[in-house]
Amino acid sequence: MIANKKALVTGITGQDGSYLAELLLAKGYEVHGIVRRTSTFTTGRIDHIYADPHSNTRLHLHYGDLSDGTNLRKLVARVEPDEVYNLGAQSHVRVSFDQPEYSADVVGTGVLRLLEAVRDYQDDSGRTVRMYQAGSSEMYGAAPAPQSEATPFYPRSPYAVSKVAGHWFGINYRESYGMFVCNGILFNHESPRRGETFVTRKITRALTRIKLGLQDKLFLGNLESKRDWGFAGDYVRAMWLMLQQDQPDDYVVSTGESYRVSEFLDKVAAELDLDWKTVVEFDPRYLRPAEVDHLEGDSSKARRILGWKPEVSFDGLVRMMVEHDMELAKQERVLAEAGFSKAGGRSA
Ligand code: NDP
Ligand code: GDR
Repeated sequence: MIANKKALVTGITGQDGSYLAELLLAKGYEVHGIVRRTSTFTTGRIDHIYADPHSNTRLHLHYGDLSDGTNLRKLVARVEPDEVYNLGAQSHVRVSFDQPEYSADVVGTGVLRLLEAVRDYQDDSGRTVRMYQAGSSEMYGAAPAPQSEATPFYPRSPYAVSKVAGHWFGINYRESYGMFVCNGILFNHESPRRGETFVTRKITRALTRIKLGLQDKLFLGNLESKRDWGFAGDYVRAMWLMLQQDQPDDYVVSTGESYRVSEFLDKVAAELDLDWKTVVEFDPRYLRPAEVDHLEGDSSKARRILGWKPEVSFDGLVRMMVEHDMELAKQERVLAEAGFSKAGGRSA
C-alpha cells in the first residue's frame, strides 16, 4: 500500500481509466477523476468502485473537460495531486476524420492545457507532480513494423497527428521546465470494458449476439490491417510503473505479436463454433481515408527498465471478451423473450 498519495485521472470513465482507478485504489491512493457533464450517466465502468460521495471514499469525481483550461487549472490546484494521468481523449481514429478540429483540440491542445495547469501549480506550491501522457501506437502509422521508441512517427489520422503533438508537448515541458512527464506509447489494448465501436469489442458483441439469434449480420470495414492487441488491465500497470521511476522517460508498451482483423474474427468464431464468413458483410463507411496497415510493438525497453510484461495472452484476451459478451447476450435474450427488445445502436 502506498498511503497518502493522490492521483488525478482524466478519462476515468473510459476503459483504461476504470482499470487504472482500480489499480490505484488497491495501492492505497486517493483517486480524483475528471468526468464530462453529459445528459446521461457515463460512469458505468466505475460504478462498482464509486461509493456514495457523502460516505468516506477514496474515489472522488469532478466535472471538467480537456477543452477547458481554467477548469483544469482549478482542479489541479484544488486536488494537489502527486500524480496526474492524462487518459482523456476523443479516442476513435475513424471519428477523428469526421471531427478533426475537435479531436485536435482535446487530444493535442488538451495536453498542453493540462501541462500548463500542472506547471503553474508546481510553481505556486513548490511541489513536484508526475504526469503520464497517454500516447499511442497510432503515432507510428505508416512506419514499418516492428516499432520501438527509436522509430520515427508517421501519423495517418487527425487523432494520430494530435497524439504526436501531445507527445512532443510532454517532451518539450520536460526539457524546458524540468517537469516529470512520461509518454506511454501504448499499442492497442482491449478488454470486456472496451468501447463497443472499436473492432475487437464490436466483433465479440456481434458474434455472441448472432450465436444467440439476437442479430443476423455484422458490418465491418478493412479486415486486412494488423494490430498488436493486449489486455488493458496489463497496460495500466505499465502507466503506473513509469511514474515510479527515478527519471521520466518514454516507453513502448505492447505484446510483440500482431494479428489481422480477420484472424481476430477466426479466433472469436472458433470459440463460438460459428462460420463468420456467412454473417460478416463489408461496409465502406468503416474504412478510414488513410489506413494504418501494421502495428507491432517492440517493448523491450519497458520490459528491461520497468520490469513490465503482459500477463494475458492473445487467446486469453479473446476468451475473456467472448465469455463476458456471451453473458451480456444471454441477459439480452432473457429480456427479448420477455418482450423487451433492445434497439440497435450506432457504430463507427
Ligand atoms: P476511451 O475512449 O474508452 O475513454 C476516453 C475517456 O476520455 C473517457 O473517459 C471520455 O469520457 C474521456 N473524454 C473524452 N473527451 C474528453 C474531453 N473533451 N475532456 C475530458 N475527457 C474526455 O479510451 P481508452 O480508455 O481506450 O484510452 C485511454 C487513453 O489512451 C486515450 O487517450 C486513448 O487515446 C489512449 N490510447 C488508447 C489505446 C487503446 O488501445 N485503448 C492505445 C493507445 C492510446 P466519456 O466517458 O464522457 O466519453
Ligand atoms: P484503432 O482501433 O484504429 O487501431 O485505434 P479500431 O479497433 O477502431 O480499429 C482497428 C482496425 O480495425 C479496422 N476495422 C474496423 N474498426 C472499427 N472501429 N470498426 C469497424 O467496423 C472496422 N472494420 C475494420 C480498422 O480499419 C483498423 O485497421 C485504437 C484506439 O483505441 C486508439 O485510441 C488507440 O490509440 C489505438 O487503438 C492504438
